[in-house]
Amino acid sequence: MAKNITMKIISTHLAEGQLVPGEEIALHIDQTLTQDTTGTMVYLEFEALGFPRVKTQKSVAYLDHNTLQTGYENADDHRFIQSAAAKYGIYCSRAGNGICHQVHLERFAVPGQTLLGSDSHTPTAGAMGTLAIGAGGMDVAVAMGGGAYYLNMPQIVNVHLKGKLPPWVSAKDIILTLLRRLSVKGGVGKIFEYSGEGLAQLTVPERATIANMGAELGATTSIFPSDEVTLQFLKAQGREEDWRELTADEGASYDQTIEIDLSSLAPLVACPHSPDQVVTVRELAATKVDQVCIGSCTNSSYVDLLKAASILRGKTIPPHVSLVIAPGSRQVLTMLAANGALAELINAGARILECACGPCIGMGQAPATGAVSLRTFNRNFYGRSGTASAGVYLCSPEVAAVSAWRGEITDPRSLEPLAVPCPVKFQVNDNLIIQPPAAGTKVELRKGPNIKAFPVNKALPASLEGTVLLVMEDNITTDHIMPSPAHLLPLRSNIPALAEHCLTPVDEGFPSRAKKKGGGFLVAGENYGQGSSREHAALVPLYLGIKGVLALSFARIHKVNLLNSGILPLTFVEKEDYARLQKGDQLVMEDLLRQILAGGMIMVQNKTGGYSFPVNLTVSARQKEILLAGGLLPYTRKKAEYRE
Ligand code: MIC
Ligand code: SF4
Repeated sequence: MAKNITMKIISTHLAEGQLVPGEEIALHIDQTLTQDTTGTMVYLEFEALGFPRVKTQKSVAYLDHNTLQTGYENADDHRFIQSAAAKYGIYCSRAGNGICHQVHLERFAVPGQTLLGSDSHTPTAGAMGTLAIGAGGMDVAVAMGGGAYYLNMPQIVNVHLKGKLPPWVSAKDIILTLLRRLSVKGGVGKIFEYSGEGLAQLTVPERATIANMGAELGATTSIFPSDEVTLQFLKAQGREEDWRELTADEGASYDQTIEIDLSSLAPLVACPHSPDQVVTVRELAATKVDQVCIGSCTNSSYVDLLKAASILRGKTIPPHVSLVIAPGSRQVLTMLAANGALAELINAGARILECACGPCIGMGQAPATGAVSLRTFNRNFYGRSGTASAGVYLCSPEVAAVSAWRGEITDPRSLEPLAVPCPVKFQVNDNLIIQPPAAGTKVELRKGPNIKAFPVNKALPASLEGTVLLVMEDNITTDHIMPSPAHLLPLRSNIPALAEHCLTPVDEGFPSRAKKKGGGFLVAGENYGQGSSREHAALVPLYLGIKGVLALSFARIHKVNLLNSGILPLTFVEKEDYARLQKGDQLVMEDLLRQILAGGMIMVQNKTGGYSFPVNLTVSARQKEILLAGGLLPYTRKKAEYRE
């Protein structure tokens, strides 16, 4: 049977299950990646699971998010992760080497392999023909220990690219087009596989921009073929031996096909506070910008920044604009320095940041009150920049650089076209990637005082009772649930301290109310938990005593993070039941275990309202066992006991 690329990789990595959309499957994982804000938890979990050493082909720990050291916490976390990497056989990419997704693409991603990462933008490596999936930390810890990764078999959507991009229109505009058409929940349960003659003009870093931001569609992942373009990139990275051809068979079928005519596209911008609020640059023309940021794992490749440098050559940014540039990797930065482009950016007035996530996750450069901040990033969720009143707009590096120069959002299409080719040779220097010592070498884990124990749930009780602590709208992000500006990121290994900030962008009083009531239930609309993979958005509610979330629908990674923490992810059967629930309602679920084992429809009694309503627990048989055990950690331990 003719197979598409996704099917090819899934069938060679299938550990369990059938390739039927919606059915649970398990995949063998070749590579894993972690970063520092999720990594501390991953390595604490790996330790708690009792694995002696990773069993993957390659696992890499990146130090890239938490690089602002205003106290000892982040440096301590880095020291802990570095020691865990050495102890467990993991490569460690040190702070300064770059953002995990950019560096992984450059130095590690292999076509045809599977990659699981504790970061939602892990699919960036799909640009290389890798089946790369973002997941919560516990799932990554289990995969590092050799366990399979479980997911529901997604639908496979073919995105057929035809025609040629006009001048000044770029990869960012392709993914913004999809976001405009499909919305931030349009990709849930789907893998986007790219094809068509339009691919030949997209280099691997450009494909990476698209695969990266596929996460904003809610997609499981995105994948490109491994073709001649991929080979050229791997050659330029000195890694041609990693190349293998991987394309869809002639006549391969898909669950859905979307066609994009590249020649019809225009420069686009996503408006505050969601990546799917897309309009043309022209519609926003002449909007004054206060800040322009070029960087992040979406758009900080060498060519992206070279484009910005050539636009800004010989210019000076206006007095009201602050321009910051964060190169995606040390490779990018050294190459910009070597060819003089860095000096051009500096001369134009750019403030050069280190090669890290930086302002993308609010690690510095919070904009001024009410500012317009134009960024080449992937997320513009409410409050994420560190300034709640600021409006963050997302665009391509070309639009960002031209707008920084002009001081207002500018459609660049009246300017002479740019010609910046992808280099045939990148400067390779892996001296900030520490290889793990040989197995058997004695290494002590080094834990600083900020590293606290994480909460582990108990087996599910026969009945649950609690108060509705909060009723929320659609598209609540993990940045709402567990905000992560610069002053909170250092607390990623300190769940009790983080708990003071849980859901505060929605309701300042939530943490104290949750504590006073001894926990309870959360109620939300569609796509609850969209955005990041941070399992803190489940572990912190667990710490606060949250027993279940009742929502109209869930984002993929967050739903699994809730399950892994033993918190019930329940969906309303009737929309009206969502509409009539009130903050303060007392809910009871009786005979819970029998109801779960009988099928998963659970009756909820609203004692305050005096009525009952049904909710669904849509989980696999294995996930039921995880819930009954109290989460993935107790479940995995229990399974290991049976084996012994
Ligand atoms: C993000 O972009 O939101 C992050 C920060 O990279 C997160 C991970 C985290 O919260 O630590 C993600 O995308 O998963
Ligand atoms: Fe870092 Fe931003 Fe990419 Fe997340 S989206 S990995 S914070 S650069």
